[in-house]
Amino acid sequence: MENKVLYSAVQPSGNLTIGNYAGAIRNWVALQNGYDCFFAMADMHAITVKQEPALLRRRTLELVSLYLACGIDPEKCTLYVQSQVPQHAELTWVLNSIAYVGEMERMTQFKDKSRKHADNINMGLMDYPVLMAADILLYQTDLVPVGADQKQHLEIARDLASRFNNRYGETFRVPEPYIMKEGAKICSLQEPDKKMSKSDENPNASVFLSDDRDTIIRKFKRAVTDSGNEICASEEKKGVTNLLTIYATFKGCTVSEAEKEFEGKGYGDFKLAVGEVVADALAPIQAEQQRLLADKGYVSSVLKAGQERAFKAARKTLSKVYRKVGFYQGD
Ligand code: ATP
Ligand code: LTN
Repeated sequence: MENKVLYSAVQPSGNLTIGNYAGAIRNWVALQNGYDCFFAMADMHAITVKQEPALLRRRTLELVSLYLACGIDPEKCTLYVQSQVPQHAELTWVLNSIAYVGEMERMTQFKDKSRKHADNINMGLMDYPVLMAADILLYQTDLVPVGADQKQHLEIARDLASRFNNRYGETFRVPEPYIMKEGAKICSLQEPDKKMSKSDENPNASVFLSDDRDTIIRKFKRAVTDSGNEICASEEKKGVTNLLTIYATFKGCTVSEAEKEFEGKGYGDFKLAVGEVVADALAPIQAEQQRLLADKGYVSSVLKAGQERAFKAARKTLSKVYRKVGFYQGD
């Protein structure tokens, strides 16, 4: 029997945070054995907000190196750059014709990003979920591991797949989301009711995978905690809960085990311990990423092989789509 297909992507739009690691990359490493995996650098999504071209290109390579350093195996997974597979843009156009403006306007991320980039509310920003649906549907994906913030976009992908299948006949597999529980959402260290984001303006709010040990420990020291002095997870204690989640994620234990470990301890010791666990976990990944970044030939060979595999799979789905919608494809 054929393996099931797993698809995910990250935008090369900034330095990755421990949120991206916990909510995305870490899960991919664990899942790569049981599935045919496709992992994309979503550079076409990235340009929906302003990017510095040279930086975008560099970050794309940094991102691939990071995936590899985290343990993504290019023999098992197809690692590729989204813009190198033209079918993503082509399928987006077809799906645009069955996607409604109203449903795009309702997307939380669109509303958030419109507020944040009020001077640049472009069509791409609004069309972002349709491009994401095209990514997923091109590979006849079964499972999409993402952080909780992407759940709404996944619903759109499912809706568009079913809508297309109903209108034109069975074409796409309808994908399932895979949302990890522990560590699914890591919040900002400064405003723990917001998710940690790589584009946060406050550098102390996010811990980047590229931060050195001292920086990591300093950021955790400055993390906002709550009133009181008990170290336990609860709705009222968002700051402490977030730190416990981070600790549990990087230590490989549960939140309640972490709570027990810190029973009776003060906030100071607690924050230091969280910082140390994170710094220890990141050190070997950082060293391996640096080694890979220096080996340009290897990284580009991984991407070339990935592009070829992705292109083949995508072409197959797209030609089926073009046939179904009635596009002339030659005699
Ligand atoms: P941006 O700030 O540019 O919007 P982002 O930090 O939200 O970016 P994305 O590139 O949008 O990151 O997301 C990549 C993956 O990481 C997605 O699967 C997303 O759900 C996950 N992710 C991002 N931030 C977090 C977080 N704080 N906690 C858990 N998962 C996250
Ligand atoms: N929008 C996603 C990145 C992304 C993605 C995808 C995730 C682009 N295409 C397809 C899963 C499947 C985000 O994390 N911000």
